[in-house]
Amino acid sequence: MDSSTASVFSLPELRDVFPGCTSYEELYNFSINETDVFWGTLARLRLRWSRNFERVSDCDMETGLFRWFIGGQLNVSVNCVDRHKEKDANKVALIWEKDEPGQEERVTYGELYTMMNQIANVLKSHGVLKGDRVAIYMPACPLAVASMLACARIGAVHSVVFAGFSAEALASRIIDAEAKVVITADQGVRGGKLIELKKTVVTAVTNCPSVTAILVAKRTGNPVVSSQLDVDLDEAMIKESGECEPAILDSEDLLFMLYTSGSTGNPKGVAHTQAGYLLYASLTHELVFDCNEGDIFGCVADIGWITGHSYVVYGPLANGVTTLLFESTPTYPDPGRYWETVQRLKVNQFYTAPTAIRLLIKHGNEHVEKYDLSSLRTLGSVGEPINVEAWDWYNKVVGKEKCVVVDTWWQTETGGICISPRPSAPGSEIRPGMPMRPMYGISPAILSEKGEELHDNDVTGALCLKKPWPGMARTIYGAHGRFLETYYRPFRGLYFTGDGAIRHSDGYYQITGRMDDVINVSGHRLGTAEVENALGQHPSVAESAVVGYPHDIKGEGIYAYVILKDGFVADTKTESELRGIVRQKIAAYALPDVIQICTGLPKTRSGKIMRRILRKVAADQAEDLGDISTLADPSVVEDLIAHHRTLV
Ligand code: 6R9
Repeated sequence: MDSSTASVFSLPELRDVFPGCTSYEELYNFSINETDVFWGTLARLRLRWSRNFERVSDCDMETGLFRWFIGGQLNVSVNCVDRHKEKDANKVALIWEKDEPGQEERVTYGELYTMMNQIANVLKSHGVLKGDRVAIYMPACPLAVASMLACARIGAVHSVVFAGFSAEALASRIIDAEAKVVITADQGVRGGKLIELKKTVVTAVTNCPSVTAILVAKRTGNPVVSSQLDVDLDEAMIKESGECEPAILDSEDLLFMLYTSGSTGNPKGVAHTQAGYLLYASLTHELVFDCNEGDIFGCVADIGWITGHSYVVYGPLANGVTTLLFESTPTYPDPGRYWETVQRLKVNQFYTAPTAIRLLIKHGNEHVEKYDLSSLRTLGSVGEPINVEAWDWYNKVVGKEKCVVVDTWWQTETGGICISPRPSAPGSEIRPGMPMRPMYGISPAILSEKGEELHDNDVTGALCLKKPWPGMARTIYGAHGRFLETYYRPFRGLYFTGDGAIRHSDGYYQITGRMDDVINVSGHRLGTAEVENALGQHPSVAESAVVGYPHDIKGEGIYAYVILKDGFVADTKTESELRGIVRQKIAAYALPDVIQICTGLPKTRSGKIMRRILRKVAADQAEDLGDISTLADPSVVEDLIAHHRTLV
């Protein structure tokens, strides 16, 4: 059965699909009250099924068991590639915007089909079976996308690891997933610099007995370290057929896992399944960004994060549009890079993070104003709260006040955008600096500290989602108990996001930031415990505590308080070694901005670190410490303040 001809439709057409609903509000209410009719109808219309589903959903927010489109069978790669190739094999699927401007390469749906199938056959020839895990350690490039789809083709589960992670961080993710194969490139190229991808993989896999092959794509062709597990991916692909029968998968088979930081030291493999994830990514992609047939969609996130999964790869390809793969940085070769790219490629929707916007503001408007940005219709922001100044600049200087600006709130765990100004009736109000309105099917709730839902407007508290939606994560790979503890136990029967939010008097939502020990550095999630664990592995460190503090470009900076063991001295060498160990254990983005060597940490009598105090000192707000009488030794605080270091 194939109803995929109706796969792409715009907002007015949704009213034809749900004829009783004539306004956004009515459709939203319908999606909440008639959840199964809403999602079932869309799943039938938007996806190509091999076997129709029998039941739309079976979800339990108490026990954390979620199933969508039960009994249905499909293949995600067929939905993202085959059906568009059948319509027009010459349509451009990917534009690879390589590090050097003006060297873009285009890949049609027909070419992507062949690449994906060849890689799928290579994977099969290395014994990868349905359900096996494959780690992908590559920057944004066509082979990375084709590798993700190749996994989907044969029912393998991909785990894309951000290509900036260290060998140790990569190894821990490979080990946790027990990945059979790693796909990488010889080197990466970013901002004119080479990144030693292959070398990192070879170091990582020495500790990963599950890995039986490393597939290496050629990016630079420079000689790199080799290992006995190496397979030249380009050569292996040529030998394989460009046809690979798609595996028929159940809706709830795993599609991918993606590691993200939580409040404990070990990143967790958030797991998403086939049909629900794809439907949610594709619907939100179309409706939030108003992205339609013929558009060129430009999300500049790396594929190593969820934004890259949902809005570089799966959403746009499910919708059959052209998607940008951006290999470079916002400032290479100069701070006009994004806008030169938009002009040259005629990008219609542009999606980035507030940290990049703030960085570009500092470089001045002239880098934007010299380009013709008239192709742009929608400007998106994601990853962290967007401050009003950054929002205004994006709207005025980039969008010339003619674009719809969407601040989109969502998470690795939600699979796709959950709160954003669109969809809503065309022309309806958009306020700077907040994501405002829930997506269809999403019902936010604000909970008090006591765990009570605050029903009024003008309230602040913990942001929860009350109803299941198809794109929600199903588990943490290998740790369902942790999944339940983290998301479904803090407020029973609800999904707890970890974020705080305000519901304003008019009902609009604004996100205030994380409520747990996760900090948001340039839109990247980082557990403070991860940094503490890394610091703790330096021989000089007795104890450390890491907090975030306001940083005008990164959103949050990383402030590390470190107590040294007796006999070690606080000098610049120790400091640089401490930074080195964080780079070695995690990644460059996790490097502390400030390291304050101290003699004690503020602890309660039961030994719990009062992070609230550390945050205040780091933020230079020591005058406002609140009650410190429960501290075991209040004099510690004076020492911290006296030695507080402000960043230049
Ligand atoms: C998509 C993504 C999720 C965390 C989330 C929140 C923060 C994301 C935001 C936002 C305010 C927005 N966040 N979008 N905060 N406004 N528009 O970023 O996923 O990497 O899992 O991070 O990012 O704190 O909980 P992920």
